[in-house]
Amino acid sequence: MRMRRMWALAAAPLVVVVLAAGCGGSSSSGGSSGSSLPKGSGQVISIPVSDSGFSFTKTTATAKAGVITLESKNPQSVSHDISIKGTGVSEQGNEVSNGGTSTVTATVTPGTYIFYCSVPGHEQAGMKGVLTVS
Ligand SMILES: [Cu+2]
Repeated sequence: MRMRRMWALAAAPLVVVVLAAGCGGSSSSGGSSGSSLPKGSGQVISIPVSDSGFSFTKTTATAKAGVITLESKNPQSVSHDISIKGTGVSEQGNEVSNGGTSTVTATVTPGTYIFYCSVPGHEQAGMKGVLTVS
């Protein structure tokens, strides 16, 4: 009985470490631009957060199919991020504030996507727009 408890306690932090390592590994590989990526990849679409209020400075954006990175500079003291969803894609960027830049990378195909802030309540408050991919 005593041994079992010891194992449970020892295993818990190990799981956390493994999960953290796996997460970091996948995000760093997704961020690098390898030569195997299709032509037209590496597009960066800038969608800054407005100076105040729950909105981005644009409500529409366009991109070509392939790997895209949305980046959003946030001048506010309120934390925001840039995220994308639609057509099988659901990726969330890092939360930033005070001039930080949030980025999110996704592989998209022609169609319509939503870019938004994933902080609870912010999308509903107006932090969203339409990304059209051709
Ligand atoms: Cu937000």
